[in-house]
Amino acid sequence: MASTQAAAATEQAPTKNPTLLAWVAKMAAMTQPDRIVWCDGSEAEKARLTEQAVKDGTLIPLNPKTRPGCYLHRSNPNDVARVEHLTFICTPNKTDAGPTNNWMEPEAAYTKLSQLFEGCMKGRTMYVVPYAMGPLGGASTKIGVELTDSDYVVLNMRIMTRMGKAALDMLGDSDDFNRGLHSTGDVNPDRRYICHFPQDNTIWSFGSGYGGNVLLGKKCLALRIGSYLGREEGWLAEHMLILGVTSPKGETTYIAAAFPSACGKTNFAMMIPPKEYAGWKIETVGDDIAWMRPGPDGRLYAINPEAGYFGVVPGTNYKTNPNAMETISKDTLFTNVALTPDGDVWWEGKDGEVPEELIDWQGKPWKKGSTEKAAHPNSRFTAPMSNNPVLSGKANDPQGVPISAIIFGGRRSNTVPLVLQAFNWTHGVFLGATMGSETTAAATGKVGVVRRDPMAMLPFCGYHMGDYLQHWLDMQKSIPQLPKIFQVNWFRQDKNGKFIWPGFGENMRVLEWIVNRVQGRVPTQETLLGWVPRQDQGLNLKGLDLPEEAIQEATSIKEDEWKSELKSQEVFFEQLGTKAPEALMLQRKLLIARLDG
Ligand code: SAT
Ligand code: MN
Repeated sequence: MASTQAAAATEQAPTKNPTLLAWVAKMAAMTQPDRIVWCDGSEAEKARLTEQAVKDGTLIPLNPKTRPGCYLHRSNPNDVARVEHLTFICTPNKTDAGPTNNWMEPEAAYTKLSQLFEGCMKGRTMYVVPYAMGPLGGASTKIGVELTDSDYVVLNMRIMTRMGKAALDMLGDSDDFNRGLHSTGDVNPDRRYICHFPQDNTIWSFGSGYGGNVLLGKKCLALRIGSYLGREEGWLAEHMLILGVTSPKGETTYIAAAFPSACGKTNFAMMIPPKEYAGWKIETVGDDIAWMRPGPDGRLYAINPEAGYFGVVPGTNYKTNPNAMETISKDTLFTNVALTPDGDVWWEGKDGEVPEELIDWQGKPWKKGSTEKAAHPNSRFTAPMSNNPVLSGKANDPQGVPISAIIFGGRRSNTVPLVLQAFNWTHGVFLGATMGSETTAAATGKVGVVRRDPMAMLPFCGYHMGDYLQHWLDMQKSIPQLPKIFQVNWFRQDKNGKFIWPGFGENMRVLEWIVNRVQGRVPTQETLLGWVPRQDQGLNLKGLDLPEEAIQEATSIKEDEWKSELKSQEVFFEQLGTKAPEALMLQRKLLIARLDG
């Protein structure tokens, strides 16, 4: 039996790469699919897979008049978000994974998962999906191959990555590729594991069909394995959007910004400036992941390894993100949104009237006024970045873009002011390291509790968090022209629990200040926490309908809040033990001294 699969894997293979062929044959011998299909990324293949997915009920075609080329997918209700408690870093030593990751010994993990994978593709098709993370041919670009028994995964990978023949051609005969194995299995949460083996450049994912658990190029390769490779090879793999902001004078500044999942990265990356900013332009390079390495001119260059967006749907509308609305108007896969009687999709926060009747994300009838959500709070769109009206011309540039500013932003209802600039790189790394954020529906678990989320990488760092922070500090030596570092918080609330800052397009005002600081154009005000906009030559608030007290509140620094914040930071640093970088401990002491002084 095993040899039949091995033969099948080799016979139709569009490659002679011996390492790849041997690995596919070995995985096929374990999982025992009925068929092996090598994906080429062609339109014909897309049409074939889509037709089949419609036939087997995986995809529901939407109204071709209102949503051409769009489909709805409903995942198993027990499988709607990343599962951090079932995600493992399988390094030989537990300390290498660190205290913030779940760990399994590699041999134990391979043995445990082999039992699940054994024969799991009987009666099914194994798709071989070669893909590139990053523009084809780029020096920063990495190749992965995902073996999966899910046509939904193939169709998503096709949007999210440069998938198929081109990736295989780029790989050639090299053995330098990520080995990803995925099976949806029986979608049983008790038999669900997302395991990473950084030292083998390998990912095994079993028992889920959802997003970041199964689109292995995304969080698994681009962030968890990527961060591990980045440390070895001297670069940074980060949970950051990348945007270009162009002033009316035609000067473009590139900025990378880290926010946790479901905190508005996609909205920020596609933002339309308010009318007071005529002549300003925001363009998207990436909305979720940045790979950054020093360039020959001493600046830090970033690429977006992805080719599509896997964005949160609820709350997206023509006010919050018109460019996303255009992006998802065609050729988009929707997961776990509601279906309207005329074959369109609906979600909480969509423009217009709430429909009287819908089919909800679980396929059940839903009536207006129901207390249940019609779309799942973590429902998603998968859309090609080429649909984005403000896609940067540099999004496909293998060199990437030079980064002038790095922003760290959490979702905090109090404590953290609207914007501040770090005193220097080390202080900036401290600001990133001490990020906290209120949890969202992007991962299973309680929503709305503050957790420490350094650089928005807590769920995505593929090695010891202390070593990761040290790597950030060490990068200073290899970047002669360091980006400036900033911290923002759009989510501060007033006494009634209402957001104070209007956010969305109005964030342009904060962005302009950041650009002006980077270009050395405006003076600033020093505070305990960092540099903030001055009252007189600070944020441009012209045309913003916000009372003076609200601005004060959004930008205020309250010492009592900072004292409890410091306690929570201490618990986090204690967790890192001796791996908590000395330079960050010193930053902490300085802050305490400033507060006590
Ligand atoms: O599910 S994903 O990990 O792809 C999206 C997210 O949580 O950021
Ligand atoms: Mn993300």
